[in-house]
Amino acid sequence: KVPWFPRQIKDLDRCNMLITKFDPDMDQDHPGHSDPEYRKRRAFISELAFTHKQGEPLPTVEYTAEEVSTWRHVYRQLRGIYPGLACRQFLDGLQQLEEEAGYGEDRIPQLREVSAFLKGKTGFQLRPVAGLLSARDFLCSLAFRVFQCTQYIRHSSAPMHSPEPDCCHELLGHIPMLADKEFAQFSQEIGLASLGASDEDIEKLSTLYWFTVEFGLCKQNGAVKAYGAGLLSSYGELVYALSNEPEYKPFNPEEMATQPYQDQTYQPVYFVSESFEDAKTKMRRYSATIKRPFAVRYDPFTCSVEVL
Ligand code: H2B
Ligand code: FE
Repeated sequence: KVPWFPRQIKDLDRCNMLITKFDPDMDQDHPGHSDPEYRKRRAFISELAFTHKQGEPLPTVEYTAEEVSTWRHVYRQLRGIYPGLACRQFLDGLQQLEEEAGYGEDRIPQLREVSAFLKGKTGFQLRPVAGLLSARDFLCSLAFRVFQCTQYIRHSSAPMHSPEPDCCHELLGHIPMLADKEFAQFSQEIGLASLGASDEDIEKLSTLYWFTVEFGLCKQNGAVKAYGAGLLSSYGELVYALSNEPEYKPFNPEEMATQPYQDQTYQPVYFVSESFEDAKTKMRRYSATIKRPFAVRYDPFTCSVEVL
């Protein structure tokens, strides 16, 4: 039996299953666990995401001085090391965001303006989400060029680390890459491959996503650079990933799909692709091996998925 999957962009309103293992209410080790003010703030921002419906204007959040100060700290630290460590596509995207979408260290960009910017670049749009989503619900939205984005910020006591995605991770790690046409295509194709896939295949696709979109490295002009959002939003891991400590392996979807990964600490191994072109080709070849009794095609005119 084929698991249910969204056919129309509106169906994404049903794709909101949260994984609570890293959230401040459930996780004793979360830096905000013993801060009632922080948890109250999180509940308020979560509510904005829970009540959002596809097509409605994206909620705006008036960030407090403390939140902006956390953002400033993260932005400054990371911005300083990007030029030497981030891939070209990321640097281009970030520069455009600084020029056209209000990116900078003095304010936290609003999802609404960032979504409008992305729509013009690659057709991607944002949707607010209250926390870590299930892999299935997260991946299926990519099929519609929708990126589910958290809107809260990490706790001020730990600006350099967050156990769960937060707006620093999304806005700094993911968004600049999603402004690149080829990367946007790559992301959507993972999403399309996930529609109606078995739990086992979702697990593999999610692991592939982990080693590419979150922690991927690529070669550029003979040097290794970062394009993964988990790296580009973590000062410590970005520096570590491009040092000579971790092991590098060549891009190989079959191997990546079953490689164990770390969600508590730095990765012991990273996969390095020759280029995005190469990654896309190999990924397509891998997706074609996923068994489904149907094929899917995205119709951009109606924002819906055709099942063939
Ligand atoms: N949920 C949210 N909100 N942001 C993510 O970046 C994210 C997610 N990544 N759920 C997913 C899981 C990823 O780790 C893969 C697909 O499991
Ligand atoms: Fe992410």
